Amino acid sequence: MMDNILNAFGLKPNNYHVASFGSGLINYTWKISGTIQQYILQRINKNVFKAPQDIANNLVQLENYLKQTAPEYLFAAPLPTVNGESLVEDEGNYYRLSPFIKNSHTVDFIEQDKQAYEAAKQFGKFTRLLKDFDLTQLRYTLTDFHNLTLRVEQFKTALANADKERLSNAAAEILQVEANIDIALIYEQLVKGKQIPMRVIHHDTKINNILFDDNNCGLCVIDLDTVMPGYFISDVGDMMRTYLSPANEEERDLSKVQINDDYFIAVYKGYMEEMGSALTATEKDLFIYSGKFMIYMQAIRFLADYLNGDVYYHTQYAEHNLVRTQNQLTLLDRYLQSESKFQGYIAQLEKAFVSSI
Ligand code: ADP
Ligand code: GN1
Ligand code: MG
Repeated sequence: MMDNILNAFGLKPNNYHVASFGSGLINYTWKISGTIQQYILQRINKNVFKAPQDIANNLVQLENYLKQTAPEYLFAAPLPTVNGESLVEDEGNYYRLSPFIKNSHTVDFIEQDKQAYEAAKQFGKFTRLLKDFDLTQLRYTLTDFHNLTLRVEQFKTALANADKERLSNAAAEILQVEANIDIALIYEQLVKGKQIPMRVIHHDTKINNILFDDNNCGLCVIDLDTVMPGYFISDVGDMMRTYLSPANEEERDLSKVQINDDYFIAVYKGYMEEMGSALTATEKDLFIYSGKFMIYMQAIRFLADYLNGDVYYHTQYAEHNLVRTQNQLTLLDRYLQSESKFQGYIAQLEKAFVSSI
């Protein structure tokens, strides 16, 4: 199988070493190492992405636009096959190949504010550069991906269909989700009232979707499967979810799930340096809400998957999705406790910005 795929991309299998790579929860990734060039090969998860060609089409549109409007920008686009196709099909699965960006690495959790700042800046830059891109050219690779109203409905369906044992194991978490339902109601109002604009949004800004160089400077954004029209709260929210705590969603010792205020300040600075003048006043007011939105949604998604019998996310042990849920609900609690502090930081940063101009 692997030989066919490498051949389709014009790589001679004997010249390359193939090894599993990365810690993504959806696609399957290999690093393909040759003496001169290295590549990333990915099998697109067909249970999640029903139309992989839509992803490929979006990337071609974006790549063409960025080549014209921002030729210096590093866009991690996949490579065409020898026949000029974007994907290779093998036994019902779709594969794509990208150049491995030289001297790059990813991190699974933040160890210094610079990483949070650089990552937020990279994602902010991405949306800023695509500010005038015609959204109608993009296909929805996952319809309703961050529709929190629908995620709540899916959670309720999972509750109705779950087996007794899982329901009882998750009793405390179910109550906690229900107690925070106002987060979903705010989202519903936002959408109904068309209060915020649609933009080109990455929709998966977690920290291991940024490539860093050896000095922890951001090189580019990766994992572009879910780039599609959306709201900025998805991107900033996922930064809050994955950059504020030194421990990530996989951490089982929940005492380590903490909010680092310096990381919050770094996210705000990094994102606003790029997007500050593009965001509307209403969007700016939703900066803190975005974190609640994404942390809550991720908790619901992990919990629904646990109740459904672990059908969506890759899991490594029996209670994995329940532990992830507990982790995210702990993060949500700590985030809610920090809200007024965050407001204070934003006020200070904005005051400093105004007096600097
Ligand atoms: P997933 O959807 O499974 O998270 P990603 O596209 O994020 O897949 O890729 C998984 C990992 O592979 C990334 O976290 C990163 O470490 C590595 N990776 C992906 N693309 C590249 C690239 N172009 N150059 C270097 N590393 C990459
Ligand atoms: C998945 O593909 P990956 O691992 O970057 C998921 C995200 C979740 C994330 C949680 C298509 O992202 O929405 O936030 O796991 N992607 C999809 O870690 O569902
Ligand atoms: Mg990823």
